[in-house]
Amino acid sequence: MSLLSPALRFDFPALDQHVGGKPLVYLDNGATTQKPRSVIDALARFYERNNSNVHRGLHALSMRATDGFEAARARAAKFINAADSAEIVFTRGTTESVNLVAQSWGSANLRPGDIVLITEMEHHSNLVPWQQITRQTGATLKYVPVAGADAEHGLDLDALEKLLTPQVKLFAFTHLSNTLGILNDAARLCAKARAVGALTLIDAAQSIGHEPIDVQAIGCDFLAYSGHKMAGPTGIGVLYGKRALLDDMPPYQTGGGMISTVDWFESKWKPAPERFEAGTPNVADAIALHAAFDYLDGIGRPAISDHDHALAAQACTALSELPGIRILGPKTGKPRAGLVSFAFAAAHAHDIVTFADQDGIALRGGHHCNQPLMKKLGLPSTTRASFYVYNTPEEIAVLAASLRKILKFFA
Ligand code: 7TS
Repeated sequence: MSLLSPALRFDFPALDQHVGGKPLVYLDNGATTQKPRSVIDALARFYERNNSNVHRGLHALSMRATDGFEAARARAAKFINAADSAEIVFTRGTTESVNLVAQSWGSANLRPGDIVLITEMEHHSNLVPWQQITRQTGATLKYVPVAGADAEHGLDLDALEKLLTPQVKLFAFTHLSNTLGILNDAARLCAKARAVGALTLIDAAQSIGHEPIDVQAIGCDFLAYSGHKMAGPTGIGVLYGKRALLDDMPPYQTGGGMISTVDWFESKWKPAPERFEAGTPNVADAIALHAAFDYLDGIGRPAISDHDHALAAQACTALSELPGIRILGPKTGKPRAGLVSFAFAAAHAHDIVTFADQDGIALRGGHHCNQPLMKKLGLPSTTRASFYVYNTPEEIAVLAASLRKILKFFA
């Protein structure tokens, strides 16, 4: 596993600053990543030169904005190897993408007796929407358990076999757990679901900017992600859905832009993706997201994955020497994606994060929107370090030294 050039950090203006008098060590990439200059420039260029509404004007700026917005959609399709750019719906992010499928597909398809299957490692945004729609439709929500620490908290695949019955209409699961650092075998899970006739939805919030993703090779029906976790702007995300499914689903929101005709008491919808994009879309951020796709593919996603995995492995080794540490997910020396979550009996995660901040280190502490999982693991919270293209082994050494100092204080 090889590391990327440390010079990449110069592409990210936000990294060039001190916090508490120390150089910023940004290890909260699971929450959101920093943005390269090319993305910031694309956003500024749109507002400086091309700002206009899309799909409605015939003047030059409107045509430029529309071309830029639709080019971003085509680029989003290419980024995940979708067959058709009509399979890309722009949303606010993962949360809205999952809610769209739950409410639109769920309300049209779920009945009492049907099962929606998710896993115990889901972020709340791929859990609560399924609670809601199963309650509304009388369908049943079931969970694939997370195995114990000996099994490194992976999904219990024997339990999955038993849970996958023909009553399961949809299996929704995270590609990369934001708390455990586990990368699920998405193609394998989708094949198992397909065998019982269930549709699949992948929450790719954590994996999209870190791992190569090919929706046709994976064989999923839906895939959701956020731009801000892959070097893109906040407020823009994607729902990928197979075209036949999207065209069959009722609108999620209604209004301008998504209709073909409107009469006093009846309206007709456009096909996907416009059907799901009511109102003025987030044009500027879609165009800046295009720059993020180009930036990441310029580095190469296999190389990004190698880099993140190598840093996480180094972090596991360095942190495992700290007294009283409990590291979640794959054991030291085993494959894990680019984040490490850990807990100490001696200090609460919020204290660790606050003290680390004084050393210029940005970490995340809390339940990471995995409350039921935390309860199952018997933890109120964990501290998480999550890595991206600009992080370095030197920063892991700074983290380990800071944690050692903090633990001495709490000893
Ligand atoms: N799914 C997963 C696996 C996530 O990690 C997150 C955000 C979401 C969905 C929701 O994404 P959003 O962009 O719609 O908010 N995860 C985190 C996190 O781990 N720390 O802050 C946000």
